[in-house]
Amino acid sequence: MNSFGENLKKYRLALGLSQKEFGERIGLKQTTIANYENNVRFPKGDNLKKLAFLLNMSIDGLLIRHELNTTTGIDEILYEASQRKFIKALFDWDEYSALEIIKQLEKNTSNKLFIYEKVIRKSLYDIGELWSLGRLSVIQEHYATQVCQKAVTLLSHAIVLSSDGATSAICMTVNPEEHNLGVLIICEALRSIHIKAYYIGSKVPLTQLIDALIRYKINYLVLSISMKEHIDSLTNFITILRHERALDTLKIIIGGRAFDENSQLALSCGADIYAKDSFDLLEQLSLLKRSTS
Ligand code: B12
Repeated sequence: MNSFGENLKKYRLALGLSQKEFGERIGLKQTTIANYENNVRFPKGDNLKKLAFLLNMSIDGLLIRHELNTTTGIDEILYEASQRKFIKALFDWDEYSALEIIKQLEKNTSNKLFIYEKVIRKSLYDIGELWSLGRLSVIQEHYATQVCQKAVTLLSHAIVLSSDGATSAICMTVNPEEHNLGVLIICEALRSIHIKAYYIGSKVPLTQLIDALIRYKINYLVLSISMKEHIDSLTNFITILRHERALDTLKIIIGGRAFDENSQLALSCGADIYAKDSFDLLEQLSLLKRSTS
């Protein structure tokens, strides 16, 4: 087996980074990286765990002597490396390894939203890019997408739907939008802050939705669209809901890739809140909570 130093060097070179650049990204000096690579110093604590995972080595193999200051930015490298491994597993039709990577990450990170945003979402965007360049078949794209969906679901067990949550939400896409993984992630993000959030996917009949919103006294309707072509449908949809007097207190939250290039457009659709991703949404909701309490 290669030594820790050799593995670290191999990994750094694979990323195309100098010792200085690699060190900067994990909050360490170039000399420290040089010392690691020469097996003069060794990491410990959380950093040891993360580096072990990053380098595909067991902690036992790394558990040796010497001190290391705490690092910043190491998570970034961890996500980047995991995302590369994850997407490779998807391209290799290796669902087992892909899901293992997610499980390992879950053990090594405190905030699951990073896994959604930096690994799963990033992989889906890369897949879309390759597909649009004709470098990925539709079959490959569909397979990779369903594994990503499993990965999202796999993580959701850790976020328990709190039965006593005072606030509730229904999360879905607006017809004819079929891209629904983004709003599934948003649903999980809401559950992580104890909002009772229900994901109902796509192609939802409007009258049944209105019934459910009223019957279950839902506080937030969370809508997503990915394609700009669907913005008019979203606006019409919101207009219809706004005419329902029984839904006067319903807050409508929107988001999705359709607004990436023009977030101003989102505000003209008639929604109460627009957010660009799960972090942005949680931040806005927390500001809102603070301002109303
Ligand atoms: C997987 C996929 C599909 C799957 C969807 C499966 C599913 N269950 O979702 C299928 C095969 C069904 C599909 C179909 C189509 N697709 Co498609 N698809 C994708 C792909 C590869 C990934 C989408 C995805 O899951 N992204 C990952 C999620 C997590 O990201 P996200 O949706 O952006 O969500 C994040 C944020 O935007 C935000 N967010 C999202 N919603 C909300 C909501 C709220 C309230 C908030 C606060 C935030 C928020 O937070 C999320 C988490 O970070 C994209 C590539 C891409 N770049 O996205 C193409 C892509 C979106 N598809 C595209 C196209 C063209 C199509 C089709 C027209 C193809 C066809 N000819 O049939 C159809 C259209 C179907 C339809 N009517 O909607 C184009 C869209 C181009 C455009 N016009 O905008 C893309 C960009 C591919 C490309 N590069 O050209 N697709």
